[in-house]
This record gives sequence, C-alpha cells and structure tokens, in this order.
Amino acid sequence: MHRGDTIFARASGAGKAGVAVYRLSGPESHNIANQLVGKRIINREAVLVALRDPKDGAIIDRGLAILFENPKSFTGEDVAEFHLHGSHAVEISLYDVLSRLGARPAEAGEFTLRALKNGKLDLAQAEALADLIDAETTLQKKQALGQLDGRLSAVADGWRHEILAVMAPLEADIDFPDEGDVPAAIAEAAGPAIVRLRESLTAFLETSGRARTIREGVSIAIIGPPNAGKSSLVNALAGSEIAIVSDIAGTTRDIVETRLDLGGVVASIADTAGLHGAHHDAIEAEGMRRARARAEGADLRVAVLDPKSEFVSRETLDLLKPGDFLVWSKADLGAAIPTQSPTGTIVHQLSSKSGAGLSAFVTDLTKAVAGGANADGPALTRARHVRAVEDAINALARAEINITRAPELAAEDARLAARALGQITGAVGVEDVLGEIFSSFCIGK
Ligand SMILES: Nc1nc2c(ncn2[C@@H]2O[C@H](COP(=O)(O)OP(=O)(O)OP(=O)(O)O)[C@@H](O)[C@H]2O)c(=O)[nH]1
Ligand SMILES: [Mg+2]
Repeated sequence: MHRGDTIFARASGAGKAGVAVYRLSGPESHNIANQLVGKRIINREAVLVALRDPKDGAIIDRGLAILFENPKSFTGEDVAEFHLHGSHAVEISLYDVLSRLGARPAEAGEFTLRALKNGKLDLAQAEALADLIDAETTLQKKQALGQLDGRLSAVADGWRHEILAVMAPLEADIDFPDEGDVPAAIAEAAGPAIVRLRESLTAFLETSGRARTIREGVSIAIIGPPNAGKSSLVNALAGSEIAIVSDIAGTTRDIVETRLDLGGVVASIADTAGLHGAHHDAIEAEGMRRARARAEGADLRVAVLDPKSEFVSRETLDLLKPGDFLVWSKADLGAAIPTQSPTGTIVHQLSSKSGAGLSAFVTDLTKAVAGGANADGPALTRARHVRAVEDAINALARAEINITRAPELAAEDARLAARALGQITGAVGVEDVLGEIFSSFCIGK
C-alpha cells in the first residue's frame, strides 16, 4: 500500500449547510478519530458522537463518525468520516484540532490520487470521477458513470492484451533467431491480426468526437446585422432577459453568454454585437471585432437576419460555414423571405416575440449539436485518450510495414502501441501527466 501522511478536507461543498462531511485519510486517521471521540468506534458503523478537543475537552460539535479500515475505503487507506453541522465555526475548530494532532489539509484531488496509487481505481476512472462532479447534463452524468464503471478501461486493456498476444511470437523469433524459417510463418499469423487491430482502433477513434462534445460542450455564436433580433432570440432560447433588447441599432457591444442544455450537450450561446459596414465609432468597431472572432472560433454559427432590414447582411453571411444556421427573424411582421441562402446552411423563420417557429428551430439546433450523441458505449472523452489511441494506431501501421522484412522492428512497434494504450488507464508511464490531471480536481475529492 502507498503510505502517505494523514490528510483531511471537507468532502461536501463549501459554505453553510445542514450537514458537512469531513474526511480524514492516512495511517493516523483512526487514532486521531479515537482521540476526538474519546472511545473506540467499530469499523463501518455510523455512531452519534460528541467530538471534543483532547487538550481541554471543549466540544467541537456533535455528529456522526464512521471509520473505514484499509484497504476497504475510498482511498484504500484507513479513513475516518465525520458528518457534522455545516458551520464555518465548527470547521475552524475542527481544522485547528486536526492540524494539532498531526494531520494536514489535503491538496486538490489528493484523496483520489491516493485511491489511484492504491489501485482502487485507474486513471480513466479517476478522470471520470472529476467529470461526474462537473456534470451539468444527464448525458454528461451517464457518460461519466459509464467510464467510472470501467467501460473505457476495459476496452483499452482488452486491446492492449490483444497487441501483447500478437507480439509474443514475434518476440520469440527475436530470442531464437536460428530456428528455421520462422519469419514468414509469423508474418502470416501476425500481419492480419495487426491490420484488424489497427482498423478497430481507427473505427473507435471516429466515435470519439461525440464523446468529447458531451464532455466539453459546444460553442454557438449568434451573429447578424444590428437590430436583427439576435438578443431577442438569445433571451427567447434562455427563457429569461439575459441581454438588453432595444430598437436602437448597436445595443449589444460586449459578448453576452448563456448556457443551454441541448439534448444533453452543454451549449454555450454567445450573443454578439451587430455586424455592419457603415460608419462606426471605436467601441462599435471593437464590438464587431469580438463578434467576428467569436464567430470564427465557435463550433456553430447562427446568423439572424431581419427580412425587412435595410442593413446589408454580407458581413454576416461571409462568416457562415456549411452546417450553420440562417434564421429569418420577426416572422410575426409577415415579411416575405428570400428563397436564396448560402449553400449548406439550415434555414429557419421564426419570431422571438410570438414564439412562432421557435421550437422547430430549437429541435434542429439540438439535432445539429447533439444528434447521434449517446453515452451508452465506452468513449474517448479526453484529448489525452484520443492521443493515446492515435499513437497506438500509428505504431500499428509501422508494425504492419515492418512485419515481413524486420520482425524485431515490428515487435518494437507493437510494444509501443501497447504502451500507448496503457496510458489510458495509467498502467504505464503516466507519472508526468498526473499533476496536470489532478490539479483540476476540487479539494476534498
Ligand atoms: N415584431 C418583432 N420584433 C422583434 C422581434 N425580435 C426582435 N424584435 C425587435 O427588434 C429590435 C431589435 O431587437 P434586438 O434583439 O435588440 O436586436 P439585436 O440584433 O440584438 O440588435 P443589436 O444588439 O443592436 O445588434 C427590438 O426593438 C426588438 O423588440 C420579433 O420576433 N418580432
Ligand atoms: Mg443585441
């Protein structure tokens, strides 16, 4: 077992609360808990106790205490949990006593890091735990829970073992090079297996975009000429008055952002300043610069145009890409809309005022953002996973070429492919990325 010092933190959220959960983990945690409680507690049994400062007997709080003996605990170490009142004053006196008794405040993600080091979960599962804590939509939650269950770890490990199995006869050939005409037979056996592995990894990689969309969300920029009804549309989508609406052209200047759940995908919607080529002041120009930059950087653009407007819409239409939306606004005013639109755009007509056409637009927008997204299978949810699979595919492609003419090189390639996949679960060589991954955790997790 990995033996560290004894750490503590509030495991439940910060601030006032009916109940707050504090967690102690490490070799001294049970000893410290017994000193606070003043009696021995039975493993895994919640008992109502008074916690007291052993120095003077002053009461800290009354609450539940539970001990978990190693290795059957979240961290795999001895753990003590206190469920106390969620009060700032209680927290201060508890921390004071715990520090005096030799424990120290935990760093971000330190409990999970210990769990990882003690084999309670692997790296993909640790990441899933962070994703679950951050999950905003049910789809994100489902994906995180599946990964926490070991879904990704199982396929990554499965592939790694398959590669190692293919590699074994190649290694045998390297060790015993004199035993007849082995290379041809090996190439015959291993070649197709390597191709098959590379193909299934490539197919899996192609599904990863959706998984990362679920985890990371998408950004949508609402763009268009002044007064087109962009802010009105954003307010209608959000169901609240997020952005100022007025009949003065150039009302919106800064980017106003809101978040929506579109079919389980978190969409960050940016309302932007109206784009036009006419004379403008410095503030307007800066607003337009920001609008353009946001439009270019967004995953999807929604151009809003008022069919009755005198503003030229060229600046807006030039920013559109295939798959983007073109929305004709103010349908309640009954203006005819042009039949021509930029190729590949999805065209809608709606009124933010009456709501006409709004739900059809939301349905199509949801389809564009989350269509086909499901959280049912194993998925490469992070850039790190995608990189590992890409590395494995490249190594297998090299092995494919080397197998007939230089089996010892093919064996090395296969080993590199297996190594790359091993990084997903942290089975090999991940020490250098641990810091980066765990720094994104919250304290107490
Ligand atoms: N009748 C009608 N008026 C609308 C509709 N949507 C917006 N408007 C009006 O159009 C004007 C401009 O609306 P905004 O939402 O502020 O337009 P904008 O595109 O954000 O404008 P800027 O921020 O100035 O670029 C306001 O007077 C709105 O009330 C609509 O669906 N029907
Ligand atoms: Mg506006």
